[in-house]
Formats: sequence, C-alpha cells, structure tokens
Amino acid sequence: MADSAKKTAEAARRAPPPNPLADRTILIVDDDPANIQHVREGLAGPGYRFREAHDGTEALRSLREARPDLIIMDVEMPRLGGVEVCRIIKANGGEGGFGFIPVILVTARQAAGKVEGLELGADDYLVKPFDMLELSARVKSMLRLKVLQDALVEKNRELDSKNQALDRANKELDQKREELLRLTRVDGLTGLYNRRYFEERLSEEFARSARYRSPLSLVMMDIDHFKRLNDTYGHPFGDQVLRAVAQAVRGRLREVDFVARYGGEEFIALLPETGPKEALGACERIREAVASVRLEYRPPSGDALEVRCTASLGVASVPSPTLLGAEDLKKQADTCLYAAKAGGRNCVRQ
Ligand code: GH3
Ligand code: MG
Ligand code: MG
Ligand code: MG
Ligand code: MG
Repeated sequence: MADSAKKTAEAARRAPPPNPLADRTILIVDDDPANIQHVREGLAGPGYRFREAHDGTEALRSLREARPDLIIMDVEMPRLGGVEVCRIIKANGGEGGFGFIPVILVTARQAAGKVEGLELGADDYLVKPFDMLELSARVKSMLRLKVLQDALVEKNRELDSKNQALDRANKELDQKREELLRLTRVDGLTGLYNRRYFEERLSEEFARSARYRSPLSLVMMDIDHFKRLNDTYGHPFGDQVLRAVAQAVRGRLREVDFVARYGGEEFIALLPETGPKEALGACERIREAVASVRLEYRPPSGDALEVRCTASLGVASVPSPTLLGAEDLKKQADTCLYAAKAGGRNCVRQ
C-alpha cells in the first residue's frame, strides 16, 4: 500500500463518528438583527447551517424553501408574531405539509406567556435574556428528536412502498391462481370446458334439479365419420374442424348452459331449467349449426375444397322415474346418441 493511502486509512479509522446533528438547518426568526447575530454566535460550534427571517411572513416563506430542521423564533415581532407563526406551522404539519419541525419560542415576556406558547404547540420556550449554553443544549436536544422523527418518517415511507410492492405481488399471484384454475377447467384445443370440470358441474346441477324438482337436460354429441375426415385431410385439419364445431355449439346455447368437450370428437352439454321438449329443439338447432359449418381445405396442390361435417346427438332429461342419478342421465343420453348413429347419423334421438 502506498504511504498516502495508508495515511488516509489511518485518518479514517481515527476520525470521530459523523455527527448526525451537523449539517442541520436552523431558521432564526427575529425582528432585531442583533438578536439573530447573538444566537448565531452562540450556536456556532457544531456546524449547523443558518437561515434568517426578520418577520413572520418571511419566516413562513423560508420554511417552504429551506425546510429547516429547527426554528428559533422571537415572540414579539410586528404584524405576524411568533405565536401566530407557530400556530400556522403546527396546523400545517403532517403528510404534504411542513412535517414535524421543532419550534423554540424566545421572548422578553415573563413566564406567563410560556404556557400559552407551549399550549399552541411550541416545543420549547426561553425567556430573554437567556443563557447561551442553555439554548445550545436545548437545540441539541430538539435536533436529536428531529433526527429520530426523520428516521421514523423515512422508515414509514420504506414500509409503505414495501407494502405497495407486496400488494402488487399478491394481486399478480391472485391473477395467476385464477388463470391456473381456469386452465384446469378448460380444454386447450377448443376453449370449451373439459370433461373433469363437466363432471363436477353435472353432480351440482343434478343435485339442484333433484332438490327443487326442476327440469335438467343432458346432450351428448359425436361428430359423424370424423376418422374419415382425419384420414382424408390430416389431423391438423381435423383439429380445425373441432374448433369450428365447438364454436357453433357454444353459439347455439344460452349463457346458463354448460358445454364441454367430453372426448376426442365428443361434446356434452347441460341445459338447466330445460325439459324434454325445449331440449329437443335446442339439439335440432345445434345439429343444424354443425351441418352449416364450412371449412376450407387447401391441399398441397390444386384448388381449395369446401369441407362440411355433421354430428349425431342424444338427449335425456330429468325428472324421470327411471333416471335416479347423474350417471343414469348420462347413460341414457349416450344410449340415445348410439340410436342416432344407428338411425343414419346427422340426427337427434331422445
Ligand atoms: P362415427 O360417425 O361412428 O362417430 O365415426 P367416427 O369416425 O367419428 O368415430 P370414431 O370414434 O371411430 O373416430 C373418432 C376419431 O376422432 C378417431 C380419432 O383419431 C379422432 N380424434 C380424437 N381426438 C382427436 C383430436 O383431438 N383431433 C383430431 N384431429 N382427431 C381426433
Ligand atoms: Mg422582537
Ligand atoms: Mg366418438
Ligand atoms: Mg364412434
Ligand atoms: Mg364420431
């Protein structure tokens, strides 16, 4: 290590700890410049910064500009007196205001004014002529409070911003949780609900229907000759058909109806508050909607083709004397779907 660097390190080790009270700004307010000078001289030691004001109005202006850490203020001044300025300062503390600024009032008046000044929020009160050593000690004591107060305010601000960050993180987590929940319920290909969630909803809806004896219908639908479609145009095109069919089905049902993709090319729907007659009508509308889907297939060479598809549907409803559980209702709809396939496809059986 070079000699000079050694010396610097040595000096740093021996230097006294930084004085937290130095560099603090003290505003001295007095209509008599000689008094200001007197106070400045008495407090010259620790390295304070000084600001001066010669009346109450100037003091308030200086307060906004210089943000002093302490105010030593004469009570008797023309126009706006020290007590009045003190009242204004203390009424404007807090967030966005001056904050906490200790005020030491100084007066030639005797002890009677002391109580009034302290009641108004002055933090200390000295009667002239005062002992300079006493003022110096009181200033130190007030500044120690101010330093503590500033640290608390800073800590609070840090806590606030940490809390805000936590709030934001929590909100993000909530959103992610919701998104995850949605993903566990939705079929990735079609955007309809998946089979697992359908089963959950089915048992809920079935229980509700049984309790209130309200009608409930269940529809099962299977695309006709889908294997052939896949084999002819390829699996990716088959996926496109599944998406289009899903949209067509969803578009034909009410908001309260619950549609899911049940398997490869099988769809299932729950129609609450819907009896056999209305359910049959809904199925016919779905069948027509699927049959009207037009997809364009672009072969590697040659002209584009228009591709259509059809679907078969089976529907069952409760209340029914033979369908006593959700499984019975599903089995019955499946039997009807089978009958629709056997009956030539592109039709509905009940
Ligand atoms: P049917 O009229 O009797 O229902 O005849 P089908 O050909 O539709 O019946 P099958 O059950 O034999 O064929 C269903 C086909 O659906 C077979 C399978 O490869 C296809 N498949 C299942 N899941 C998907 C999928 O996610 N995407 C595509 N493109 N095809 C699928
Ligand atoms: Mg005066
Ligand atoms: Mg099938
Ligand atoms: Mg089949
Ligand atoms: Mg099929």
